Amino acid sequence: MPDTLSTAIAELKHEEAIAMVTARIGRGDDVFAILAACRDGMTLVGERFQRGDYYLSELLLAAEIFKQAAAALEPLLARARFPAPVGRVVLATMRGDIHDLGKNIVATLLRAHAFDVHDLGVNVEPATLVAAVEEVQPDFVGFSALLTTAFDSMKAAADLLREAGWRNRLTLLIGGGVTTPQVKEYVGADFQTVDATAGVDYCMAVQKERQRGR
Ligand code: B12
Repeated sequence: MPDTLSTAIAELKHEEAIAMVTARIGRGDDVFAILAACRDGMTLVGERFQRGDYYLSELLLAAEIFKQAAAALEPLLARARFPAPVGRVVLATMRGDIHDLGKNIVATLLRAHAFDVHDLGVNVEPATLVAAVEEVQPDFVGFSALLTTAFDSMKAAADLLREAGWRNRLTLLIGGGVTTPQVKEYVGADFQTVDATAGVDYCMAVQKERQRGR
């Protein structure tokens, strides 16, 4: 059910949406609930784009509103720090996809939970990802995807990781609006989610388990 904040984002009411975020922060609303409302707004924008009611310029404006909202929420997200097992994470949006709003949120949340995050950015070539893994030696690799066309580059990267002997030494997560359990199977990942906090919880649980086994 869209609330007023998600509706304001969907209707591209920039100032109104940011004022609502600020007011909700001021009232002490749960930061994750505010974030969820912003994401719902983006989903509505996507639906309008798909129906042909919105064009690329509207997507761009929505992205700008979301970025500003996320910037206002970031200090609160970063403060929600728990005593946590520390691990290294490499994050990327793979070749063919330039969406990064969700990835950036996951990065913020992981950092808030004391993970060392290496964010490779967007449109990342599978070979570049593998080179970064060789260098960073992460416990986790996370792919973020908003385009179905990125599934092949995620799978290519996962295959390269397996060929290089990395696959059983790290945990592979995928996330982003278009991912599903079927995509997880196709890519050969260990975990899939469309919820950044579920991804962070999963990393913490896996890392705790690893440290118990050491
Ligand atoms: C904003 C947006 C854009 C912006 C992106 C700005 C940016 N810096 O990211 C701009 C305008 C640039 C854009 C461009 C395009 N877009 Co666009 N875009 C969107 C929109 C409206 C919102 C996406 C978004 O940011 N959502 C908010 C974030 C926070 O949600 P999220 O990514 O799902 O992330 C959450 C979780 O999934 C999770 N998560 C995300 N990643 C990860 C990773 C890990 C490891 C974990 C654990 C968790 C996790 O954490 C987040 C918080 O919980 C969607 C609509 C929609 N329904 O999603 C379309 C959408 C994704 N775009 C679409 C399209 C088609 C395009 C274009 C091809 C349009 C065009 N004709 O040029 C181009 C793509 C160019 C390219 N090569 O990538 C389609 C994709 C269709 C498909 N099935 O492939 C969508 C679905 C719109 C639609 N309904 O048609 N877009």
